[in-house]
Amino acid sequence: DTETDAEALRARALSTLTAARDRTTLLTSCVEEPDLTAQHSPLMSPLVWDLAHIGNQEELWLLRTVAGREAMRPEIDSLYDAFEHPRSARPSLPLLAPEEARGYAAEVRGRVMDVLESTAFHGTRLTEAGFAFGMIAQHEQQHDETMLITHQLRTGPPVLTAPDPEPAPLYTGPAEVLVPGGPFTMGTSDEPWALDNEKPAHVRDVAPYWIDTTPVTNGAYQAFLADGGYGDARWWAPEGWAHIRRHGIEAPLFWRRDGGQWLRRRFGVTEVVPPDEPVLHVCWYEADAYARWAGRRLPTEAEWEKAARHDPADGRSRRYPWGDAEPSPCHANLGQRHLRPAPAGSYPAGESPLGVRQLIGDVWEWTASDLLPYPGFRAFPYKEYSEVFFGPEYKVLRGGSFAVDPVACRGTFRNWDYPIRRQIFSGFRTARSQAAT
Ligand code: AVJ
Ligand code: FE
Repeated sequence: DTETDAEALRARALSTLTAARDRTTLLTSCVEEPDLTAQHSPLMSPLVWDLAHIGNQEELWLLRTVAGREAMRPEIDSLYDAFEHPRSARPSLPLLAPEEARGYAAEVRGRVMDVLESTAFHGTRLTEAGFAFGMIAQHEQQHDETMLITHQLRTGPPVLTAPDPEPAPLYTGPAEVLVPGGPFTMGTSDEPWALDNEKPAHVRDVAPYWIDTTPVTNGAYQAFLADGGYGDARWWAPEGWAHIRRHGIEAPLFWRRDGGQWLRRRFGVTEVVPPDEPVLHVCWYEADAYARWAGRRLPTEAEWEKAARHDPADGRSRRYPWGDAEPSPCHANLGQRHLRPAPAGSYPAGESPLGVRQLIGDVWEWTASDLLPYPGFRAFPYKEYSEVFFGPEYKVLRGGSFAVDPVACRGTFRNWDYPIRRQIFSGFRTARSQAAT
């Protein structure tokens, strides 16, 4: 009944907020103070900015908006407003020092614990089913992924470790499957913690198409490199070609040629690029060029979601490829359990009804689509989460990476970035339209 549902969601709010803070603590306590305030890349904020921004957003939404409390430190708000200062300018702001930032975030969290107990999980749109608490847990986890990207960009000896994924039996299934054409339900109207851009559920018709059963591997991508793919304008969108020429891009980010092989740097360790692992740290232009070289194309966002959610047996859209159950470690590589994607073809228990694997977890997958609102979209609770990004400047990524927590990952979850970005944990799979008969 509704009471029990509300109590289950309250328990989930508590455990997801706690898990997010544990991860934030891990990511900000494994380096010394200078590494928290340093600019490791102009693309990223200093780690200490993310830390205080996490606390500031939590204060803004849970203490001030939900609970109606006064601002704790109104003078710091503008420092942590993501729209006021570009990332590259943040190191020179008068930011809270690491100890102050930790103290501030902890104090906010302490007060939030009381608010969580005393807030009804119904009555307003913001508190319905604990949405605001789920939104803030997702926000913190998204910044934890951002901080993990900063760790990957940081030079110096490794500070993070995690076990490798279980060795997977070699995948011997088909390379692609046919997704039947016809309507399916895209987006959601009943996922309690879905963010505004995932809503509402609506019917989309797609023509039949073939889609890769696994993400494109380093081995396959290396064949593109070996074939001179980065030197052949035929494969590249014109802006992509201009971009890689201007910046001398010849391989995925963090790769380095060493005699006859490719090496890569991964969280402070240099290793031979593993051929069976999904390719990582490519931009949209690189994914698009590879697909064209392979005689294929990137899937549209609707094609990606249909492959991930549509059950041809009953016509329903599932929450995840494997069904409606929350992700577990046998379904997908999520939550920074590992510091790398698992070999292509891993997680048979996580495959979709049509046999598509690793749609969730491992690598964010570039799609062909621009970030646009669904029909009936309403910005909620703030325009700056998605609405201000709608348009042709951003490409959609789907499915989440090994660095995404399950609370911020579902078959409907949408991510986006500029098509030149590749410091993110991005890879892709390819598709093709069914040949007309
Ligand atoms: C949805 C990942 C593009 O990190 O810029 C964090 C998420 N929004 N704080 C981002 C977000 C506000 C956002 N992305
Ligand atoms: Fe943010």
